[in-house]
Amino acid sequence: MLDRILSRFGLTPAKYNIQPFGSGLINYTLRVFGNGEDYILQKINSNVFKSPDDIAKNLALIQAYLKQTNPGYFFVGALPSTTGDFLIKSKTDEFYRLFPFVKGSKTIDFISEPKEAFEAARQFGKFTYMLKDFEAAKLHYTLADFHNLKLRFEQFKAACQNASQTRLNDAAAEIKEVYNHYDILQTYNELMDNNQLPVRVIHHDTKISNVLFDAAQNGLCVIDLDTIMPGYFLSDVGDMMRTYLSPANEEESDLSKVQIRENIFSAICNGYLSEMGSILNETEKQHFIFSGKFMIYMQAIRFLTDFLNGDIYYEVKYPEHNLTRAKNQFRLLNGYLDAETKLGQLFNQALSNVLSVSGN
Ligand code: GN1
Ligand code: MG
Repeated sequence: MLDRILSRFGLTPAKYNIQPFGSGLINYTLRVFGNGEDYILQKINSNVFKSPDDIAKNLALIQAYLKQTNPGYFFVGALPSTTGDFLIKSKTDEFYRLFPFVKGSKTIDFISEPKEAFEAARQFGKFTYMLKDFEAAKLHYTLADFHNLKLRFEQFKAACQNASQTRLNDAAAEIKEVYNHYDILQTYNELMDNNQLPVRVIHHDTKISNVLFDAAQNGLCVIDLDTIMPGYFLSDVGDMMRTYLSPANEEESDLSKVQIRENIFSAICNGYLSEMGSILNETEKQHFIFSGKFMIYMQAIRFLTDFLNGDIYYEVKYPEHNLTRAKNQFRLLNGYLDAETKLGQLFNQALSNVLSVSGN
């Protein structure tokens, strides 16, 4: 089956080795190498992405725009098949695409020093900045309502209605936690109701493995572009807070290891603001810290909802996996809230750094 797909991209299967690659929970990713060449082959999860074609269309629009406005930017676009298509449909109706594996580049799965967080945040900020005059409305919503917290909350309530009694009992403390932090949903709703946040081109999945680095630890560009859609800065900054701050990630079951690293927080602020500082509006700046609460809370709700639904969305390796992930995210949220005053000071410092650099 993979042989047929590779042939469609003009590759002779016998010449290549194929290995699973990365740690994504949604798409299935393989590294294909040999013959002096190196590629990434990805099967799109079409249960999640209902219209893979929209992804391809979005990326083509953005690639063309950046080629004109920022020709030096390194954009990792998909490679065409022998018939010029960027998506290949298998006999079993699955969609595949092929990317070049960028020579000399590397990805990391864990942030060990502030420079890595700074570089990543700078790359995500740069991406949105470069597209600030691009008409976001031209892009398709590849995942409708992806970061719509109001809807995620409704889905959570529906899951509570339908869940088995055992799962409801097991998750009782976490269900209560959702309501303990109801104010996050209220703030989100107010922001949305008053249209206070500008719609921008947003990546929506800013985990560290979605940045390519060079050998000197400098960021090269962002990858995993499937969820690029119109959205709010909250998503990208918030997901960096969610995934960079703690030395232990969302898979960690020893919750004492879930902590907030203040130096990494400052690096995220400085990196993102170095690109976006001049265009964020007042409401965005005022909600910079809120972005972390928003994304951590939403991810806790999503994991918990999936647990209550019987694990139908995220891949699980053991029965309480999604519940453990939800507990982990609530621990992170509470740590973040405990540190809020300090984080506010660090953010203000970063903001004044950027303003002094730009001479304002
Ligand atoms: C999924 O597959 P991956 O790791 O890129 C999810 C994100 C979650 C993340 C949590 C399309 O991303 O929203 O934050 O898992 N992507 C989708 O690990 O649902
Ligand atoms: Mg992704």
